[in-house]
Amino acid sequence: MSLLNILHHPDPRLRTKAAPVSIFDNALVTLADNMLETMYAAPGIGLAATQVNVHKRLIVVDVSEDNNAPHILVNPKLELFGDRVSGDEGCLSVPGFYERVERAEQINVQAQDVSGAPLEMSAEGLLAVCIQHECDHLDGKLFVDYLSSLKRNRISKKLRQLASERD
Ligand code: K2U
Ligand code: ZN
Repeated sequence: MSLLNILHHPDPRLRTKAAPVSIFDNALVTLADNMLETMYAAPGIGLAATQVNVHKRLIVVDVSEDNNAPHILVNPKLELFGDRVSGDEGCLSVPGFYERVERAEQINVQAQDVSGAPLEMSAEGLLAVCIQHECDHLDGKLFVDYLSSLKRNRISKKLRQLASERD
């Protein structure tokens, strides 16, 4: 297993729309395992393949206390239900910033598992928020896109400054 590099906003590769997965091979299993290892090490509770510069429709999520309940969702499709709820969100690709974002309270997920078998699940609470956040990544969308342009530009400017100081 290996740790993968996480892209940081405003890297334009984070804006790529991921392609459906059609080949369910050992390479996909290895990618999912490496994404889970990278997510746990960050630490985070979700990670999309887009964030590690792999533009396939694959996300991993684990909101459990003991990091022992991973969900690997391939080609996820969401149905949104219930009220809109807002909560503070962060992102491993937008380090150091947390802002309020509205999400659907409940979701139904239709996806495939890492072997290609169909899977269906429903979620609410933090799991629902996390899955919606990760599925946004697969469409090149970041939580900063829900903010005012003033807030978004402030975050982008600060991350550009940090990146230039690093390089
Ligand atoms: O996509 C990512 O960068 C992973 C996010 C997922 C997430 C964002 C907002 C709300 C829920 C999940 C990271 O896990 S952000 C870090 C984090 C860690 C613990 C709890 C919440 C957020
Ligand atoms: Zn994120």
